[in-house]
Amino acid sequence: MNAKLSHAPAHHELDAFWMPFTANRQFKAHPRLLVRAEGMYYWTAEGREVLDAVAGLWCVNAGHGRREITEAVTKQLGTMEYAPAFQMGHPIAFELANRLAKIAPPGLERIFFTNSGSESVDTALKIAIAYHRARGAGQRIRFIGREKGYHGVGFGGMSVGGMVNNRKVFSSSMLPGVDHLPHTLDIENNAFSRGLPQWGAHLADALERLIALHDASTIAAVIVEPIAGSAGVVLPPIGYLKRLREICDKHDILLIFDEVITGFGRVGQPFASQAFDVTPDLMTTAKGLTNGAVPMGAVFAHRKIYDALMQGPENAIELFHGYTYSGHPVACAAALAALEVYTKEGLLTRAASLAAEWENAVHSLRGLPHVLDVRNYGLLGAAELEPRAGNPGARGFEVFLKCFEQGVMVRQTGDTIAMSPPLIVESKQLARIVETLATAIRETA
Ligand code: PXG
Repeated sequence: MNAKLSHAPAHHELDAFWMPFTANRQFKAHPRLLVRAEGMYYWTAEGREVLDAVAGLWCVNAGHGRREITEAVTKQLGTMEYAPAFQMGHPIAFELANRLAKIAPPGLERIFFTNSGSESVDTALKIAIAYHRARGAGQRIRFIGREKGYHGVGFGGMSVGGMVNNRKVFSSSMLPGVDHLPHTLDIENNAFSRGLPQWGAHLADALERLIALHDASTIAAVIVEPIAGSAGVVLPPIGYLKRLREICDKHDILLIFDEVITGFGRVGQPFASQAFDVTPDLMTTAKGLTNGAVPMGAVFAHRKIYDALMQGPENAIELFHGYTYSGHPVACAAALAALEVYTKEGLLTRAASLAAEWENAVHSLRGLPHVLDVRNYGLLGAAELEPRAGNPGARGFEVFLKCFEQGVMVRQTGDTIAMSPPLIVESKQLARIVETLATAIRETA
């Protein structure tokens, strides 16, 4: 353990780091520092063990401290720590792309590397625009996102996203030409659905209305998360995603699935697109790609999109887009090792075998005080609590803190508690997560 971090830090030692998506003043007054991790657990600076019920931040799918990944990263650092991918190449990036293409949904066999989910989203939006232009449909520039969607924090992702707090301050800086579908959370009709809700496939028909409003010839792509994670595990009603696919096909609009959270085994298949049997044209990923060990993202593009862009003189760059660290060798090494672990241990489908047990566990929260809804799919789960009058988010935050004090780390978003444990989780740990949450909910007035 790092001795420097193992004491409770003085207030001023926390000043310099402007923490992301954090109540900085609250945190710095009452810090929660994690200093070590292994398997299903973190350890705090005070030496307390904490069961990780969110896989870090929805990313550590194979659990913490995987030796295979550490070794692969160390070896790559010792061999070649960096090499450019602009007009140069290194074998490990090609190896990883080939490997990803093998587990991809049908046709999504061309892989563009990024460093995060936000970059994956902005990359996918740019590819969509470039694709239409290359086919002589340069007027297709609009995007359709969805209310409650989260697609990262770049200007593109923020614009197609639908979470008000992420948008309101920056409302003057949104991409032009973006519209939003209605979200699919309907507690009145669907509260306590087990798995996908029955009601609401027709919500996809709102896309036809937006097309009627803007005309299909102006729309490049629709982007949705198959399951919305950040908004608090909002599920697609049965048939909804298929309907979106049909409408996009009818109007020659690209469909982008943002699988930054749902990818790499979270819902019982490598990707949600496979679990729901709906294939998008572009798929954005990050997080679980490297088991969270090294930042990396990947956009999976259908071969037809790549092919459409391979035009012009052979020595001309086809897409003016990329990052210094696209296909970074160390990130590639981490991703290859993570995929090896996922495959060897059957983690890309393990959530399917735990889903029923997880569903029963989380639905045992029904009937506890202030629990308005419980949602689950694969190894995702959420409990939505009633907001306190005039103080939204306060009850959720208190429950989150109580769980943490009781040794379980969950994720709070507003008054929703979300869970997404590493896919190596065992039955007794699933039970402990839910029991701890139940106690915290009971003890929170
Ligand atoms: N798309 C989706 C669907 C995401 O969930 C991003 C894009 C952006 O990824 P990066 O790597 O740029 O952060 C995400 C990220 C939470 C939470 O608990 C969720 C995310 C990130 C941080 C917190 O709500 N998802």
